[in-house]
Amino acid sequence: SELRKQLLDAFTNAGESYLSGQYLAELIGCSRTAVWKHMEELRKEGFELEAVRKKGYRIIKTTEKVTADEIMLGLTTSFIGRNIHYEESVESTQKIAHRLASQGVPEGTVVIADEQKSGKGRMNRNWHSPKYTGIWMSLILKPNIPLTKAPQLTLLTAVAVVQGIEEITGLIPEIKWPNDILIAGKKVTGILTELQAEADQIHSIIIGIGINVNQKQEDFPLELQEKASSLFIETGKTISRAELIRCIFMHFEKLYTLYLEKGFMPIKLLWEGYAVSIGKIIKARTLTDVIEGEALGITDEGVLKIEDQSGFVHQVYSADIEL
Ligand code: BTX
Repeated sequence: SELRKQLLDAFTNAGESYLSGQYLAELIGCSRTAVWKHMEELRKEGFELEAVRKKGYRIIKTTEKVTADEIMLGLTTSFIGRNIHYEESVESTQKIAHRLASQGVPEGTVVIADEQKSGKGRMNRNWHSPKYTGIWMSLILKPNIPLTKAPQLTLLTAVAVVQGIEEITGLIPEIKWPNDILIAGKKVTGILTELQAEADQIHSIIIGIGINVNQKQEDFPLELQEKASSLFIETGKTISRAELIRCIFMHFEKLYTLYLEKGFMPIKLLWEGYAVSIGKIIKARTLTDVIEGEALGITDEGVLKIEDQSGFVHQVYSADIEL
């Protein structure tokens, strides 16, 4: 509810300080009983609160889940993630996001789950999304751009996720065109961009982001052991998923705002700084073809250019890349 958001924003701004029931009631414009009721609900949700007589309330520990309230406490964005739809377990957050998008939710709405039973990768592949260990979320955007520019948002998302991971863990991930984020050559993040469009006009873009955060090596199924990793495996530390989510939202909002004002160029430069495939001989498997050659870079639209042995430059819109 709006009231709950205002309450959490107040605690976000207060930092370590106590806030009195009276102060909160006046700030939000509700009764002290209503404040108390919300504090009780937060406690039930798993937050640990401290109530000190004559001083007020303080939140001393948050939940282990990635509920809307958990993400909201400490969130400083203005529209990305300000409207969160959380469920503990779902088939796929993409499915729910598609439904919400066609119902007309505000831009920046996020669907997030602690587990996906049938998480989706590209081309009908699966995305392994076990409970409480990763970030499984779908972001709904409504940019006023032509269809052909949609791939740029996949690249923008990759930059935002990399910046978030870098800030929280100190690790420096690499991006493999178009949508893989790797650490030490292993996949820690996948991005799936889907569209709702009519003719040439985008109605919504739904960006699915899957990040392996606290999985241990043995949590991955056998077929992923060699090629997947998590932030826990790479750092040896348990990472707060909610903190990482907030950090990614922050970076995303900055980049997306820049993109809408200045276009793809500034994003392209940032992206290239993290890209591993550029300048290398790669093999690109598209749905119909295999193209082998040197990855020259991406076009201003975000399309990959590969020069084959005969010197012909292919423009690749979607493929799997082997380095
Ligand atoms: P992709 O097609 O590039 O990658 C899928 C492939 O990656 C799989 O075939 C498998 O080999 C491997 N894989 C599966 N699970 C994992 C994992 N947890 N870690 C590393 N590698 C894995 C990438 O597709 C796009 C993934 C998007 C996932 C998000 S999660 C939230 C949203 N909801 C949803 O259903 N999908 C998106």
